[in-house]
Amino acid sequence: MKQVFKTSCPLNCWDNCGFEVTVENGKVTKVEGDKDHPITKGKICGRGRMLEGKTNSTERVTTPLKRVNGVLTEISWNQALDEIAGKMQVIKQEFGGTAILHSHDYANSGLLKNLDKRFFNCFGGVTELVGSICWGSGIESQTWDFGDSYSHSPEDLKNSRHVIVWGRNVARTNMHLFQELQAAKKRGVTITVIDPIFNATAKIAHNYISVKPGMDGLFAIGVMKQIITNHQYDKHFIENYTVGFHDLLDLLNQFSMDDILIKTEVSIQDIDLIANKYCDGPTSTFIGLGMQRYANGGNTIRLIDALIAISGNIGVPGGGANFGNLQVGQQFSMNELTLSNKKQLSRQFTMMEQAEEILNAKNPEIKMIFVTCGNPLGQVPNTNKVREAFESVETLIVVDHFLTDTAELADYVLPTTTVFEEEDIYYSSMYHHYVNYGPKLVEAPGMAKSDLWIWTQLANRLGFQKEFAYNRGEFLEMGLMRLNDFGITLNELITNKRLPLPVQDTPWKERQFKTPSGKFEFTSEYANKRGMIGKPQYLLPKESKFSDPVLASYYPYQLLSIHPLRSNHSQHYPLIEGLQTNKIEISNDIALEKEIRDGERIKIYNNRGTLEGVAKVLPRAHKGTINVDEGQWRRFGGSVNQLTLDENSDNGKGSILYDCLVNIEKLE
Ligand SMILES: Nc1nc2c(c(=O)[nH]1)N[C@H]1C(S)=C(S)[C@@H](COP(=O)(O)OP(=O)(O)OC[C@H]3O[C@@H](n4cnc5c(=O)[nH]c(N)nc54)[C@H](O)[C@@H]3O)O[C@H]1N2
Ligand SMILES: Nc1nc2c(c(=O)[nH]1)N[C@H]1C(S)=C(S)[C@@H](COP(=O)(O)OP(=O)(O)OC[C@H]3O[C@@H](n4cnc5c(=O)[nH]c(N)nc54)[C@H](O)[C@@H]3O)O[C@H]1N2
Ligand code: SF4
Ligand SMILES: [Mo]
Repeated sequence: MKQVFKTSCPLNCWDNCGFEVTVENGKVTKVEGDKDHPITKGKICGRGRMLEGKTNSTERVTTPLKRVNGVLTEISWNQALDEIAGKMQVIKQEFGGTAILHSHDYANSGLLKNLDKRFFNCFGGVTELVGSICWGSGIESQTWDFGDSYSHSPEDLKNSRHVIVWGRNVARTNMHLFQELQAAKKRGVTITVIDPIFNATAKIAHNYISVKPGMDGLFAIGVMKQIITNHQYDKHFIENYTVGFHDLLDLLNQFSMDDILIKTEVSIQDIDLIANKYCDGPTSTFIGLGMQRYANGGNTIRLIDALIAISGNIGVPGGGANFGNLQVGQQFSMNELTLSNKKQLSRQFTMMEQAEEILNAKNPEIKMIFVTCGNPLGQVPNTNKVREAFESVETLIVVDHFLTDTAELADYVLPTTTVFEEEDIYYSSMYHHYVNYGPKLVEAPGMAKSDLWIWTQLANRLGFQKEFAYNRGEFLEMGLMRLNDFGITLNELITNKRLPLPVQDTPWKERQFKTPSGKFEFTSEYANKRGMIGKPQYLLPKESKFSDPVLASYYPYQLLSIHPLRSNHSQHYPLIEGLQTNKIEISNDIALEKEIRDGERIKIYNNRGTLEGVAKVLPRAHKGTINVDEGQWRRFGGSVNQLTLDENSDNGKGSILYDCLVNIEKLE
């Protein structure tokens, strides 16, 4: 029998698409877009479509595995759970719960995926990861500036006159925004892309500006100088709704335009063009995640926010500093789900520096690492160090579908369910504000069990079964509690499949910000109170010819590692043969200087690692720039993160993945 069900894409992505999934004889046979979804309107990408192949893949882990004499060997769930719970208990008694590290990321946008926190909190607390490799610097910066990170609704684009896509690879990573941009262009909206790589979004843009990687903050300073000189700034907004404008002026006065042009490698026409776009608003800015993955990444986002603010594009329809949209996730009753008050002990490592912190941990040392919804051995910076750190720990437990780089190193691998094998609701705090219902459609293969089942079984063995004595429906209702007043209940979701959350279409419309002063803060009190520099300032990236000329003489090229087109991070590589070789993309000047042609084997290297691959020349990339898409598996040539740097960004909350210098060599 063939049936079609509405559900959701669970992948960590801007779009959170509505799916229609065909099930035949207990098997998922097709994944398509749901035409009734108000935002995603029936269109989905290959990554979503391929979840069928992922679910049905014969390479899936379907039995619990334990490393015996060096080999991962099938065992029963009872043995796995008894042994893991036993080890957790012993570790807690001898060293305290913080000798266990929970390493995770956000691979699945299901609400119930947050129950991992409930589990570890009820256990009494473990060492947790804070910050985000993904977007931590930008979120923190917008928290300093606005008090939170909110975006305008996708529909608000109809009010814009201009769009600036700043460091966001929209055509590749956010396909429904790309469609909106194409439609906006037809309405006469101008589109400008600022990016060191001439990407598919740049192809549809009216204007394209190539900035030297890591130098966007200085570029924004140049644009603000021009706006101030021309008296084009929004005096009313600045006087009434901001603090610290004089500190901003002091900063702008420290730079000459000549210096800015030399360091950013843009022209004065580029600066004028952007100044004009902002002063002829409403101008909507779509800020990407790329340019905040530098040691000065937080600073970059703050300066872009400041530019958007002084030009009168905050709190107006068609404007906005669109980065994260945290108001979406804030609708759910997370505290009820995660029970953070149950935590007795806690220790925090940053996501970015987890390897270093594991290696240096004392009182207690890390005895166990529990990995869920993440593949740190490929995705966390400086993977050679991550490997060393993970190898140094007695017990590594990985819950996953596949034998990823991380799972291959594990002492226990626990096989889990995919989106189609469990009920949940899905949302993303990145773009739109619809929540999708996802029913269980098929049985999991073999012995694979949901993350929630695993937490419940372990809780039973560890003595806090009471906190897991709820079924999925009850947990979902718990998470939706605060939304009931808005008519959003589990039953309504089951009936309607998708519902809009009660968020603001035009954030900051009332000019009431969530900062300590209630105003937009050029000088952040929140930062000052935390012992950081709240005044606007300019910082350089860590690895550049300006900040470290000696390093740059050994490693002259800037290595980016952007998100792959056909895979969500590492998740689709095993399913797509064409991805199973590293492609090293180089700008034209490097190709000429090193006499490298398309298809030749080359290697890139620095003092952290080496990566081999096949050359591809990018005719219009910024000079001196190299890119290797992130996500590659060890068995197919290894992750680009062997070369990246595991440090925190300026505000302590984000990664500096793209702040990375390398050299390049032709291989025989
Ligand atoms: N296909 C696909 N889509 C995805 C994902 C995926 O893995 N694959 N992942 C999802 C996730 S988790 C995320 S976080 C988002 C990320 O979405 P995006 O932010 O769109 O993607 P990134 O790959 O992080 O890089 C964005 C852009 O930043 C540019 N960039 C790098 N450095 C600089 C700089 O210094 N200045 C400027 N102006 N630009 C710079 C890069 O050239 C790139 O075009 O995508 C989501 N969507
Ligand atoms: N060099 C470089 N590195 C990067 C980036 C970059 O741009 N450049 N981008 C960064 C960004 S933005 C992000 S968000 C991170 C992503 O980092 P990760 O989230 O670690 O990356 P994924 O490859 O998506 O790995 C997630 C793993 O979780 C598993 N998984 C999926 N669903 C479930 C589930 O329901 N339960 C469990 N237990 N497991 C599940 C998948 O099979 C997969 O193995 O990578 C970061 N790393
Ligand atoms: S990966 Fe993103 S664009 Fe693709 S189907 Fe899923 S939510 Fe949609
Ligand atoms: Mo991300």
